[in-house]
Amino acid sequence: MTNVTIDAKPAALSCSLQHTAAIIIDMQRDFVEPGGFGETLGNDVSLLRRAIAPCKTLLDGLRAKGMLVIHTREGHRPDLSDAPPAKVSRGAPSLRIGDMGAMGRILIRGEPGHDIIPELAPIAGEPIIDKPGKGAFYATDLQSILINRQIDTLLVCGVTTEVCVHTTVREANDRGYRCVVVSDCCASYFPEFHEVALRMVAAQGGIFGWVSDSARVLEAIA
Ligand code: TIU
Repeated sequence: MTNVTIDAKPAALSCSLQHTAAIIIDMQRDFVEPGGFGETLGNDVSLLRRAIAPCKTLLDGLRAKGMLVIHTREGHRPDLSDAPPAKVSRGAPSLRIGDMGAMGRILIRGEPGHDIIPELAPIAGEPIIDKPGKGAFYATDLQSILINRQIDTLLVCGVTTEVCVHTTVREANDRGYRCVVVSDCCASYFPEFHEVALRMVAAQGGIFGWVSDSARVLEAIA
């Protein structure tokens, strides 16, 4: 058992590498590249790309240590049978979920836009969780995988900080997992939301988690 201590807010956190996994939330072309779901919602997707290089560096370090890395993708069945009408019909996007866009049908499993970006592509043995919601636990087998691998601590990365990262951290916290949000490995279309979302996690003594960054995590596991 290798125990390490990660420098984090609101306090340092001790964890075992064998019982810690990274979860990389929704680093998909649909959110990070032009022509996908994020852009149809009116967002500047370039704001999310700042998380790519830190995620890649962190992944390299975690993989070198043999740590578990889990990837998620937000998306729906081609027939939209798992897409709530309230989600599909919401707002006034330029294209709706299921419509044909520049990277195939928006937010649909199997389409090019649904793929994880090549820079952060999963490697053999890394689970991919296809999730219909914002949280990675809702309607997925993530918790079974974590239980079977005896994971108690999650290093949470990905996009967007205040939407799918936050929802997943809240779900994980309620299920008893300790979550460390890796700040520079997350990003938002709204930089101010990113900052406040991180503060919300660590406030009140770490009301639903910890916040650290990739350099501190890599230093801890070195
Ligand atoms: N729109 C937005 O900020 N996020 C999402 O719709 N999904 C995720 O955060 N992955």
